[in-house]
Amino acid sequence: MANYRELWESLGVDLKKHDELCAVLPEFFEEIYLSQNDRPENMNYFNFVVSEIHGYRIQELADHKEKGAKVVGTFCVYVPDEITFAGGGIGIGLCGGSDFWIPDGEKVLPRNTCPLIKASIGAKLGNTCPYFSSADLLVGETTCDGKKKAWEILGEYTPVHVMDLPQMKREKGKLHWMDEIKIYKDKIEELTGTEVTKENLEKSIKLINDKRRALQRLYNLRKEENLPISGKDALLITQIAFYDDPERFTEKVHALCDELEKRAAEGVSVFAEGTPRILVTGTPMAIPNWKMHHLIETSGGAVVCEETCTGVKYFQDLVNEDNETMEDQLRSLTDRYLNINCACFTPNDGRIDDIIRLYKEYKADGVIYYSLPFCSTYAIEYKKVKEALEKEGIPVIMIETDYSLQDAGQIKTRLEAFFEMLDAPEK
Ligand code: BJ8
Repeated sequence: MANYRELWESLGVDLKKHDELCAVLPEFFEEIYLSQNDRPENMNYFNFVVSEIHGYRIQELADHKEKGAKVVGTFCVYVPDEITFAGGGIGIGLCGGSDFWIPDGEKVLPRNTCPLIKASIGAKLGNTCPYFSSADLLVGETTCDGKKKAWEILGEYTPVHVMDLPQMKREKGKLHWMDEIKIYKDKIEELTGTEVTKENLEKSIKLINDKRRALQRLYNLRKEENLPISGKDALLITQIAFYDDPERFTEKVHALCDELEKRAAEGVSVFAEGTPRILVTGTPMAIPNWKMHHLIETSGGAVVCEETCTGVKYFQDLVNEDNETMEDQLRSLTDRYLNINCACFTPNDGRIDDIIRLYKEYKADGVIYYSLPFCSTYAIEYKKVKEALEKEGIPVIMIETDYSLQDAGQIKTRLEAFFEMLDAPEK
């Protein structure tokens, strides 16, 4: 990585602590990613993004900021990036996926809090993530209780705007969410000094839809009988989608898909024939949380799809691009975003339908229900999901685990037993 110390210092990053973080990532990435066999050549761009994880993009953001742009950090896929970009802001997803940030999070949060929340708060409070330091505004949302209360603490250290997400998808919830999107628009305009117009919103809807289309194309290739890309690599790409430049990202994903299509036509597979195909569902996996996928793919399985926010929830629905007025655009945004099926909603039967549909579309052999500890919404929802899947004859196991590797051996044993139990795929 080039030398970015001056840049990090100017952002107020704690250099000494940050060095500790930077020292472990390359080895970790090498072991999990670079050691894979037969990776597509076009993964090189995404390898580069990781090798420069706190460098290249941070420099880009600093350059944009120098020209007057504002950086907006988010933690949830319900926050509409289209509004951020239309107002001349740059949206970046900030959820923390590393154990490294947990101790700093635990200084202000109870230990029995979800690791995603602890790591996100810890990354900000410990000044060890230059993305947090680059953000002019953080946007929280009223999803789970842990997040809701964490924003109050985060707000003591940095400007935070909270979007009030309804918890039921009724008509009045929809109207409320549209109102929240309008308030968010006003907030962005106030921050950037740029008016969100029908024209710039039209452009940003297209920009973000294009990114979604690229990811849809990538995921469609994972439906192939011969898998041209590993689940780990696909996960990495989706994680990078949250903070990379959207236009460049879209172009790079399409370049990769061109290569994958060729591989598919030639019957190239990165897994041996008969490897059980796994659908992962549950809580999001923020970068660099690659634990579950790595364990699955080194225990004899292949991940073919993620029904998570770092998977299809992020891109499966597009925003309608055919709008006559700005009011129509805002309604289209409302409809698209409220179609996401997070466990913080009640009821949330749409998620069960999605899991069953995806299981069939991706020709999966089994489902792994992944949950971070202390995420009660996802943990409780397991009962309904399990019952519905069993009714369909779909094998499922739940694995609850945090970011540490202490339980890796135990999880591997459970996974191996699960894969053994799955019938050899004959589809
Ligand atoms: S739309 S899943 S990104 S809220 S922080 S709910 S893991 S206890 S992240 Fe989420 Fe938006 Fe829903 Fe997706 Fe559980 Fe942890 Fe809460 Fe979490």
